[in-house]
Amino acid sequence: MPHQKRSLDNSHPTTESSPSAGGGLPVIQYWVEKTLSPTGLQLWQTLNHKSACLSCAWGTGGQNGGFVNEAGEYLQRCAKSVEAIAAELQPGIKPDFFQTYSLSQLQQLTSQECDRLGRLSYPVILRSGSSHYERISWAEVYQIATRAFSLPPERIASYSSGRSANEAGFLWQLLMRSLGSNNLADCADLCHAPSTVGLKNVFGSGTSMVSLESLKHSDCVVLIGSNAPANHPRLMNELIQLRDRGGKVIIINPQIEIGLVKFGSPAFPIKSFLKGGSDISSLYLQLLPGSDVALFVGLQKSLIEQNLIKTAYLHAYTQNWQAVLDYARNISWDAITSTCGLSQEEITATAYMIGTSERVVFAWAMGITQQANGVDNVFSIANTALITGNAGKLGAGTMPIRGHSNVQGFGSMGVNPNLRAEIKQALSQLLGKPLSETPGYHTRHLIDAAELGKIDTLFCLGGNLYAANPNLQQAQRALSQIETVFYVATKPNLGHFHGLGKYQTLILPVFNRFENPHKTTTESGNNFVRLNDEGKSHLQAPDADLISEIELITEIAQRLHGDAPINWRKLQDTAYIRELIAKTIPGYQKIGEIDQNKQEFVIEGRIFTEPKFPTADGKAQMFVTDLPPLSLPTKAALGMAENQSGIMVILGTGRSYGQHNTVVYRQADKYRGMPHRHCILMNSLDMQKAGFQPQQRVTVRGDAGELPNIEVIPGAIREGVAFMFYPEANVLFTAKIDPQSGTPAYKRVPVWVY
Ligand SMILES: Nc1nc2c(c(=O)[nH]1)N[C@H]1C(S)=C(S)[C@@H](COP(=O)(O)OP(=O)(O)OC[C@H]3O[C@@H](n4cnc5c(=O)[nH]c(N)nc54)[C@H](O)[C@@H]3O)O[C@H]1N2
Ligand SMILES: Nc1nc2c(c(=O)[nH]1)N[C@H]1C(S)=C(S)[C@@H](COP(=O)(O)OP(=O)(O)OC[C@H]3O[C@@H](n4cnc5c(=O)[nH]c(N)nc54)[C@H](O)[C@@H]3O)O[C@H]1N2
Ligand code: SF4
Ligand SMILES: [Mo]
Repeated sequence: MPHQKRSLDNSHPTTESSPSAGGGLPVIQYWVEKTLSPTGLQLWQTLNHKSACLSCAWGTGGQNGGFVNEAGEYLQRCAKSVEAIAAELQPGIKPDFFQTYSLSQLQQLTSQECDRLGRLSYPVILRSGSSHYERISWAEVYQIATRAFSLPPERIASYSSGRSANEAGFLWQLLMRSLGSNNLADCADLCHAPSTVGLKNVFGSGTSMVSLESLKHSDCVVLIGSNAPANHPRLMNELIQLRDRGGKVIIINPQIEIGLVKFGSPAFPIKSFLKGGSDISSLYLQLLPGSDVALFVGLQKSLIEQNLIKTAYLHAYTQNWQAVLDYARNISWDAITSTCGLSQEEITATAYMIGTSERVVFAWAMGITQQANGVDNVFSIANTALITGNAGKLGAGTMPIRGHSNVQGFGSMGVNPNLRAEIKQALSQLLGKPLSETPGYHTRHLIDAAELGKIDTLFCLGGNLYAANPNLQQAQRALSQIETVFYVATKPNLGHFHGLGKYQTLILPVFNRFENPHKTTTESGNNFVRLNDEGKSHLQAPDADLISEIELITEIAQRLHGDAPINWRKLQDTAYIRELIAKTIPGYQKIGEIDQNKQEFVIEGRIFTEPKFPTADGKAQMFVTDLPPLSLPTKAALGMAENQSGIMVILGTGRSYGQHNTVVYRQADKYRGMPHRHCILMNSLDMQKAGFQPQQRVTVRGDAGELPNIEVIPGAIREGVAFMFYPEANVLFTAKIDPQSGTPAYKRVPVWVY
C-alpha cells in the first residue's frame, strides 16, 4: 500500500499542545485564513449560494441563504463547510495531466494529495494493460456504458454516496430498476443502516423522529457514540443552548472527545473568546467499545429499580414491553457492569438523570451503528426511550445523526437493495412492468460477490468504495474482478487509482451541488427538504468538459431504453423529476410544488410529537436485546508468536478533525494531539503495561494486515481501547458484520500492538 507508507516521511513536530476546548479559536482562525485567501471572494459567494451545505447532514443552508439553519437562525456555517467548498473551488486538473503522470505514480499519492490534484474536469479511461489514464469523449463514454449496462441485470451493480441530489438518486435507482437490478449498494450500508433497520422495526419509520424545532424543547440530550464537535459542528449550538436553559447532556463514548466536554462556537463568540468555550457534558460515561446494549439494559434495570418507568405509556403505546422489562429485571448487575465496564453507581446516576428529565432526546452516530450488534444497539436505545415515555412528544425522541449531506435523501429516493412496498408499487406502475424480486446486494455483499467474479459492471455515483471498506486488500481484489468500473466524481480519490476494474476504469467528472445548471433538492437528517438553486462552475471549456449527474444518467438511460415508457431526456428538466418523486415517494408530496412556491418542507410522517407510530397496530414494537458476548481473539489468531511482547487493544477507527470520510484535508488532529495520520491513541496505563514511551513507533497488527511505524500518542481513552484514523486503518482488519444490517464493526477491531 504505497499511500500508507508515503506520508510517514513527513514527520511532524509533536510539541503542539492540544486545545482545551473543541471548536473555538482554531476554527475561527481557519475561517479567516480561508476566506481572506486569493479565492476568498469566490468562497464567500459560494457560502452565500442558496443551496444546502455539501458536508454533513445537519443541513445548514438553502433558500434563506447559506448561513441559515432549519429553524431560520443565522450564522450557522462551520469550518468544515468552508473546507468542503474550498476543495470544490480548486482549479481543474490540467489537460495534459494524465498523459504526464502514470498510474504507478498516481498510486504513490496519499488521500490528501489525490484531493489536491484539483477538480476532475474531463472524462478519462484506464484500459487494461495501459500505464496511463487517457482522455475520452462523452460519446465514447456513452458507447461503453450502453454495452456495459446491456449485460444481465444480476451482473450489474452500483454504489453511491450521499453527496448527490435527490433527483440524481431517484433517476439512478429508476434506471437500475428498469434494467431489472436491485443491486443498489450505498454508503449508508457502512454507516447508519442499523438505525434505519432498527427504527423501522420499532416505530415503522427509519429516520429521526425529532425536528430541529423539537430538539429546542428538550431538557436532556443523551449523545451516544458521536463526535459531533468534529462531524456535526452546528449540532453543538443546540447543546450549548440546552445547557444554558438548565438542561443536561449525557455523553456515552469510550474516548473523551474534548469538544464534548467544552466547545467554542462562533455562534456564541463572547463565550468562545472570554470563557474558552461552553460546558457541554453533564455526565461523561466512558464505556467499553461495543457494550452499549449492556449499558442501556443497565439503565432500564435501574429505571425499574428507581421506579422511574412510565407504565401507563407502555400499556397504551407499545408492544412487548413486558418481555423487555423482564429481561432487564432478571439480568444481574454483575453481567451488566462487567460487560460495559461502568459501575452500578454510574449507571444509577445516569438513569436518575434521564428518568427525572421531562423531555429526553437520544441521539447517536457511528459508535452505535458500526458494531456487530448495531441494530440491537438501536433497539436498546429505543427501549430506553419508550420505558421513560420519551418517544412521540415535543422535545423528545430518537435521533440518529446522519453522515453525508444527502445520504438520507438517497434512502428516501429508494437507493437501496430493499425497496419499500409502496415505492415498489408506484415505480412498477411508472415503468409499466413488475420490478425484479431478486434481492439486491448491499455494500458488503457487493464486495463479496465481485470477489467471486459475479459482477461485470459497476457504476459508482460518488464516494470511494475501495477505501471505505474494511480489508482494503479484499476490496482491491474484488474490484479487479469487475470488467468495467465507472467512477462519477468531482475530485480524484484513492479509489480511482487503487480500485481498478478488470478491463476498463472510467472517471467521469460532474458538477457539484452549487454548480448544477438546474435546481435540485436534498434531505437533512432532521427530515427537512432543501431546495438548491442552479449555479455555475468556475471550470470552463475548452479545458473543462463536465456535465451534470442528471445529464449523465438520462443520456445513458435514453440510449438503453429510448422514450418508452419514460421520456428520459425530458427528465433533464429536474422539475419533471420532482413531479415523479411527488407521485412515488411517501411523504414527499410537497416537492411537486417546490418549483412554484420555493417552500422547503418537513417530510410528512417522520416527526412524531404524539405517541402514534406508523406500524401495523400504531404502537411501538419493543425487542429484547441480549448483552453482546464481547471477547478478544488470542494472540495466535492475529498471527503473533506466544513470546511476542506488546499488548492487545480494542481499536476504534474513525475520523480526525481534518478529514471528510476517505478524503483527508489536514494531516494533524490538534484536538486529540495526533500530529499526523500514522498515530495510535492509547491509554497511558496500557502504554506502561506494554513498555511503550510516548511518540515511540510501533507496529499495529489486525486479522487482515499490519501497519508498521505508527506513533503512540497517550490520550484520554479508556484502558484497553485505542483509536486510529480511517481509511488508513482499513488495511488492518476484516471486520465483523452486523447480520441484521450488513454494517461492519469498524468500532471494535481487536489488534495487537508491538
Ligand atoms: N468533519 C467531518 N464531518 C463528517 C464526516 C467526516 O469524515 N468529517 N463524515 C460524515 C459521515 S459520513 C458520518 S457517518 C458522520 C460520522 O460522525 P461520528 O459518528 O461522530 O464519527 P466517528 O469518528 O465515526 O466516531 C464516532 C464516535 O464514536 C465513538 N465510539 C467508538 N466506539 C464506541 C462504542 O462502542 N460506543 C460508543 N457509545 N461510542 C463509541 C468514538 O470514540 C467517536 O467519538 O460524520 C459526518 N460528518
Ligand atoms: N474504518 C472505517 N471505515 C469507514 C468508516 C469508519 O468510521 N471507519 N465510516 C464509514 C462511513 S460512515 C461512510 S459514510 C463511508 C464513506 O464512504 P464514501 O461515501 O464512499 O466515501 P467519501 O470519502 O465520502 O467519498 C468521497 C468522494 O466523493 C466524491 N464526491 C464528492 N462530491 C460529489 C458529488 O457531488 N457528486 C459525485 N458524484 N461525487 C462526489 C469525491 O470524488 C470524493 O473523493 O466510509 C465508511 N468506512
Ligand atoms: S454542521 Fe454540517 S451542515 Fe452545518 S455548516 Fe457544518 S458541515 Fe455544513
Ligand atoms: Mo457515514
